[in-house]
Amino acid sequence: MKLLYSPASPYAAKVRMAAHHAGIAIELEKVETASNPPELMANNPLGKIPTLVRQNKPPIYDSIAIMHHLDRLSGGKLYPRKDEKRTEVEVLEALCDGIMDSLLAIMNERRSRSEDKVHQPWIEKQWDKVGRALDHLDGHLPKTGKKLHGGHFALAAALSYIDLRFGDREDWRNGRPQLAAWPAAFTKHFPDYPALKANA
Ligand SMILES: N[C@@H](CCC(=O)N[C@@H](CS)C(=O)NCC(=O)O)C(=O)O
Repeated sequence: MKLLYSPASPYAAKVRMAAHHAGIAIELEKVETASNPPELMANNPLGKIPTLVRQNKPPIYDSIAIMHHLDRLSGGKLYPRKDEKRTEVEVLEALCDGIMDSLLAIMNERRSRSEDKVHQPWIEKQWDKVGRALDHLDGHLPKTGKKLHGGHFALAAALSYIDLRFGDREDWRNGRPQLAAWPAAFTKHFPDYPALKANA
């Protein structure tokens, strides 16, 4: 299996951490989505990463479908078995993916328009979503021990992406003491976080 990815992609970071945790070896291939690379376009009509390419089997996207595939491959190492617990983890992942979606929307707005055309109210609306989600997380962190799951990896990926892209102007730690302390607790149980988080 080969993962088309970029080191900065938070969705890909979530998948890379999860695969590592589940003990699933995946070959990595860096792609630049902006240049519509043929291999990516041939495997994912949306041209998005992460995309998991398999031998003689259809490719898998998006990151959530890849996570559930890895969970099945690993015999359930990424999501709880019990319905209610599993739903809780899936909703946590959805919330953290939603943070990534809003941050990506801000990046895309800034990248695709000249400064005078950037629609600031749209950017503010995205920051409001991110702020509310982070406030919620500060009060509703997942129990973080030996047993890690997809929600932990989504949270770790989202926080690392804020630091990577907005670290100079947005400190998500301010006023959120529980959340601020979480990466250290997570790293205790997942020491490869610094190597696998979203990075340049
Ligand atoms: N919902 C998708 C989002 C994937 C996504 O938007 N990835 C970004 C990179 S972080 C991308 O491929 N952007 C290129 C594009 O949209 O053309 C997932 O969970 O995998």
